[in-house]
Amino acid sequence: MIVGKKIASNSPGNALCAPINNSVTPVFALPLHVGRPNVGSRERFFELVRSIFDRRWFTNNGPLVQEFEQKIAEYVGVKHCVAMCNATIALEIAIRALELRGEVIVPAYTFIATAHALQWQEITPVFADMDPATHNIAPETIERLITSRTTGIIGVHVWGRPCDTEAIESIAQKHRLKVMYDAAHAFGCSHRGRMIGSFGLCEVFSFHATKFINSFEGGAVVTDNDDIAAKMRLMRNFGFAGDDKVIYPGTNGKMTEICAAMGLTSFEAMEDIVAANRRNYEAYREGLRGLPGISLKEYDSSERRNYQYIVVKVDETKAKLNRDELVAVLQAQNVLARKYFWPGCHRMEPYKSFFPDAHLLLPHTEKLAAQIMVLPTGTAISEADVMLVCGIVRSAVARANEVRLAQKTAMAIN
Ligand code: T4K
Repeated sequence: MIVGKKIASNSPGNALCAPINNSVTPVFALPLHVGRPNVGSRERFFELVRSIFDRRWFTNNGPLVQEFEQKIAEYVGVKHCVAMCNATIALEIAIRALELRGEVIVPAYTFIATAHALQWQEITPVFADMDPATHNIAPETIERLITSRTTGIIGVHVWGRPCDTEAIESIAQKHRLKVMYDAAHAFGCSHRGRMIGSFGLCEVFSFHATKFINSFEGGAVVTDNDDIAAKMRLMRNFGFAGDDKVIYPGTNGKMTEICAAMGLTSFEAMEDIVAANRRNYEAYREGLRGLPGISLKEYDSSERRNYQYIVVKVDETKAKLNRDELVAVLQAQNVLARKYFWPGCHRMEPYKSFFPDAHLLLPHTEKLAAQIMVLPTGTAISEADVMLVCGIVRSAVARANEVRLAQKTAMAIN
């Protein structure tokens, strides 16, 4: 279970010296990754793989894909699940099925795939600011971005925490816009007692290797809308409606049987994965408690959550270290903290060149994207690992001036 093989010396002093002296051995001998895949029962996976070989049915809507779709739809409580090769293609297909065009409003604070899925189809993503309390799109920033070209809104349930679906859908209704959600992070999460996946016209899950449950690569669109589901089934299979009969433009968005085998194995292990994630989250909460300028994004335990992301805000004014300095300390100790979703989609190409002034309308995204770091969790990380990671953060904050000076000196020398 434990990935980072620890070495004996993990004293705070050692953690702090690393930025000064690269020859010091890091706290973790092997890197601790954010997004290390959660693996269910290997036996179950190999059993399913053997059945694939026995059947010699490898892809094209095979029985395991159908079983996976049925399980996801039942779990979420929707009529249709259309499994795909990844969530980016699933987003693209869903966007086409909804007939979005012109401009679509999306949060700037999301993984680049949300914006690219639109741009790839020559639809302009228009970036809205985030609510700093939830990290999700701030509904009050949406209305001022609506123009005569706007056709829809894509909300993203960042870190598996639900968007303000009520506010988004009421704006959409008022302006006759279509709403769908990028729920890449949110499988297994609920909003007001209802599973995420059942909001808007459709929602898109990711089952990428780094996600809560995974199918190596994979994604799915879930919906209660029969027409949208039927269109998406055609689109993911080149538009074929039977042998030799193409009735729609389409692409190849199919999920393979081996991916579905992994998806089913992972789905069956879901409760164990949540338990490991939750245990680690509680350990981080304990380990980081009371540290000045370090705040862990809390999960609302009255709703279903997958606890997949450990999201920490670093307030430089109180911690006396900024996020980048802290990430450098962690990385020197082989804790590969990530800066998701810095610097925001609006500061990445091609959007940066298209809208060089976009940041002026995105003050919260600008500020928070520079303060957030994501720490390792999942079944590959033990509670003891978490305590060591928290120890590194604690020592760094306790000796902030020293760390800052050491990093500046190291930069000057290099
Ligand atoms: N919408 C949102 C909101 C998303 O976050 C994403 C994907 C999408 C849409 C699109 O979904 P997909 O089309 O991918 O289904 C990673 C993931 O590749 C990406 O799926 C995910 N979001 C994003 C948040 O994270 P990168 O560019 O950071 O990946 P990478 O290669 O740096 O890997 C992340 C970490 O995981 C590394 O530390 C290494 C570790 N890792 C990764 C893989 C693949 C492993 O330990 N084992 C592995 O097999 O995007």
